[in-house]
Amino acid sequence: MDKLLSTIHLPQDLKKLSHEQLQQLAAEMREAICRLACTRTAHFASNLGVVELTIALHTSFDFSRDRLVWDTGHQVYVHKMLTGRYDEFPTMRAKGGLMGYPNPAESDYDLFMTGHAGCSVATGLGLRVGDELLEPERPRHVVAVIGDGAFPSGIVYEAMNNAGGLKKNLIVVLNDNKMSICPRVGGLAESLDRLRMNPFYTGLKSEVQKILTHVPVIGDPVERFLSQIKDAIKAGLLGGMFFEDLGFRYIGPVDGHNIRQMQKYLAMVREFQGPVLLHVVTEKGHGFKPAADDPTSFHAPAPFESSNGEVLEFKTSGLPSYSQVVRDALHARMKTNPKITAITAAMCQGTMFEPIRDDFPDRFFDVGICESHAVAFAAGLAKSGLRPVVAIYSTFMQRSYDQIFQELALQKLPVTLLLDRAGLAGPDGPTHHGVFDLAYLRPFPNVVVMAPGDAGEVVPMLDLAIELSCATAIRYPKADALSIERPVTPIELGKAEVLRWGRDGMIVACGSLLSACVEAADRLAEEGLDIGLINARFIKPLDTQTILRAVAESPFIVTVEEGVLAGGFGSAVLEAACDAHIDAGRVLRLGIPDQFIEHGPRDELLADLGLDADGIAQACRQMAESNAQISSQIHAEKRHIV
Ligand SMILES: Cc1ncc(C[n+]2csc(CCOP(=O)(O)OP(=O)(O)O)c2C)c(N)n1
Repeated sequence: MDKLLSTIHLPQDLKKLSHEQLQQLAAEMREAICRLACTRTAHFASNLGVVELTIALHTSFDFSRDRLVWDTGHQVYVHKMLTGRYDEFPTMRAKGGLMGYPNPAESDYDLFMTGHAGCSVATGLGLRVGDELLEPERPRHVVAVIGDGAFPSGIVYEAMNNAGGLKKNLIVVLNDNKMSICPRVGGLAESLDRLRMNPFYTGLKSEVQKILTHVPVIGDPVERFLSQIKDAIKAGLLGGMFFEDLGFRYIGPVDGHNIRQMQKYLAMVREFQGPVLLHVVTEKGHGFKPAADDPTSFHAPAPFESSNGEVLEFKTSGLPSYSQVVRDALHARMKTNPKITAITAAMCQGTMFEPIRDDFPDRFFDVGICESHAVAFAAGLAKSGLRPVVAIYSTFMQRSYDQIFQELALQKLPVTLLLDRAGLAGPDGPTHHGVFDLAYLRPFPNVVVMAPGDAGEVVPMLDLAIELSCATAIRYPKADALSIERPVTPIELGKAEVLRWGRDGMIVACGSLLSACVEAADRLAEEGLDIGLINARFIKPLDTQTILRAVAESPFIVTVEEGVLAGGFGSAVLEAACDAHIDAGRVLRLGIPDQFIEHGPRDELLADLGLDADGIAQACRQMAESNAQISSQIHAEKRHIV
């Protein structure tokens, strides 16, 4: 099962293996990835696709000294296995186990903790320049590996343009599997398709055969290759001019499942002067047929049962998620309102927008991993009179910060932002937790921010957002959408919902944790503590009338949010109390402290942070106890004075 794999403790160990053994190792690693994916959600198809590429990289460079930067970082499982982490591999993405992305705390072979796409070329260039300045006499090779899905990110071109100008030695390996999570989109995708048709790769054209047979087999391989390229350009066979215009030498396409061929090409590009782009063609899901046939579903599938290379069953909760409820609401509104357009940034599958894509092909736009463009594009649509709805995960919306400021808020344009995965994103960890959005959206004028407390609030919030004449953000968690039974009160701009007033204290819940707050209040009621509950609904504008009444009149207030405390919902309550000259000394804020939160199941992470029903109830008990102590102290002092 892992005969060879268990002998690999560091990449140097690969040197002992023959080519056949490397192929055997590739098979063993694929098995390990399959075993993992059967137990928990993991980036499956992407990792199956880069097995040979990763082996070729680690056998062609010495990354204990050379630099390897993985773009996005979801495809590093093989790299982790080869860099001393095979024994821990079964812990991948489990709490306390290996992170599903590069993590410098785990290994020196991981240079940056990443999870957001598009930065590898920029950081690779920075490394190259930094290394050269600090140790000019001992240059290191720098390799950035980037997928064709991440490749259209704007920052890649900023970096390529810079690298082309600086003429630094930088190797960019473009891993082209024709897929982002869904099939890749856009003009660049078409250009890559044309390059893949290059006869050098397909081996179809007789001219290529002729050129190849004329290349002498003796002599320096780089010179041989260059003469090959020159002849090919003359014969009009090479594409890649776009990259050449940016100052990169384009080489490829190369078969990314052929270790030997890749080693040969990597050895060549290693010797080049100046930036070079090596176009490697792989198959996403390679080696496991169901994943190769349907790489979208197997990008990060729910754990599945498998036998003989077949998938028997996926293990899912079966309950509708917030993403699904939001999608259904939008889908229904798009049927009746032809002005609504839907935009996603390469996350059609994650946001569950496939039915919208299929039913409204002319009003649905997947712009690729280009979140800042998505928001600016939506601003243009809104200016022209449409009602765009942009669905982007909270964490990735960070990429659009300036467009939210300039293109939306400053222009007061009616664009709805759907912030999916707002809160703790679970096993993806710190790169993906969507915990900053309240803090980053609150400062902007002309932006309304709301958070449904349960499934029933999604439709009226979306309706309100589409009606409003300014930008609106709706944040919702990566969680099942529960329904909390209570009399329905309509959603009104800037109005909170009071579920009940409490004699002993009040909880003010912000969105996703409302059900945990209900449970906490119910438990406390059984213990004889009468704790009220407000569902804030709006973070901006805040219902100061209701919430400040609670602050002023209640023995204590506990605010609860699945977001950072710094600048978040609780901060908004404190600011409002301060502005109204109300003593906020009895306000306790529960939320994410000033630290990055590790990966793990969302409910466990919430419990660790005291953000489950237990933790919220305990916080209320403590507030009530300290209240009781203070009042008995005051009582005692009064007696003393008398
Ligand atoms: C800024 C940003 N937006 C969206 C994502 C979500 N995402 C993770 S992997 C991925 C697809 C990446 O495609 P590609 O780079 O081609 O890698 P592949 O999985 O196909 O190997 C996307 C959209 C992300 N990680 N970062």
